[in-house]
Amino acid sequence: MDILKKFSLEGKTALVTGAAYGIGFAIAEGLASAGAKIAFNCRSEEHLRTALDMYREKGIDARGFLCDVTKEDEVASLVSTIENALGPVDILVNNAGIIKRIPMVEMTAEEFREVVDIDLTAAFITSKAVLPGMMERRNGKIINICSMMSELGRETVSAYAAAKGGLKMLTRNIASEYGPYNIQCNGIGPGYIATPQTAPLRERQPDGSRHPFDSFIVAKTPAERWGNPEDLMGAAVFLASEASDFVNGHILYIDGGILAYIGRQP
Ligand code: NAP
Ligand code: GCO
Repeated sequence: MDILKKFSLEGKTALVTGAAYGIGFAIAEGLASAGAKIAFNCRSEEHLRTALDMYREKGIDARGFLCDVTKEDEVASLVSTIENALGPVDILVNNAGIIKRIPMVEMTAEEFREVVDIDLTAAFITSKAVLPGMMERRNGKIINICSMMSELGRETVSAYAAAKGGLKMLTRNIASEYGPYNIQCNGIGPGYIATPQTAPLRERQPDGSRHPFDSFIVAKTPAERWGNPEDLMGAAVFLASEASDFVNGHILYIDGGILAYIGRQP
């Protein structure tokens, strides 16, 4: 048996949402290097243009589209455009996400809803758009990008934690409801990864020293470093491929050991 063949994504089409940069871009690159055709979306025209150049530089013939994942009509037309251009979506990665770091008592309900809309409801919308085709073909992979905040709380991220905790349960529910159709829905739970989303937590202080949160995270991570988006590539290929056909409803945390660690004694 050639085990590596089971990791091949040759002939598959993948839609990675919000893959203009950061984690989505690296996951798309990983899937492409395993053979998948790549489609991605984002909201900003400028991000789309830059991303298309970045994919080209990597030798990836990715198709990029403007689409806000919270809009059902835009997502429906995105999926049908991709299906006409590249074929059915075999792999969906729900990656698009935002965070608002605001103490809960100062956060408006509108701000809370916006985070939940993008980080949770959108995964329902995009999954719903690809599931009927996957059910018909009795084949499909959905990967939801969860978070440490699917398990842990901390100050200022109430909406994000609520959304990512919900995304973990949506993952398990899709696995439960559509597993009989040979559809696998799993999550990737990244630890603290160096991307634009976390840039404010790594900003140097006026005296040139590390941001206190930066030092806190390095101390809290047995690997003693932030993750890079590339650290997530292997897991994404595994969860998108035949190698994971009996893995369903699982959240694979890729966190350098954060969730296993009680923290260093003072
Ligand atoms: P990022 O650097 O801020 O990138 C977010 C991407 O999502 C961008 O391409 C953005 O493009 C797109 N996007 C945002 N809202 C969108 C919407 N409504 N519709 C379509 N596209 C949208 O974030 P990241 O750090 O790579 O994070 C990616 C995912 O991983 C998120 O779900 C995040 O919560 C999760 N995550 C991140 C970390 C971390 O430490 N960085 C850890 C765990 C989980 P536009 O602005 O052009 O729309
Ligand atoms: C924060 C961070 C996190 C990470 C990530 C952790 O402010 O705590 O932004 O929430 O982005 O999701 O896994």
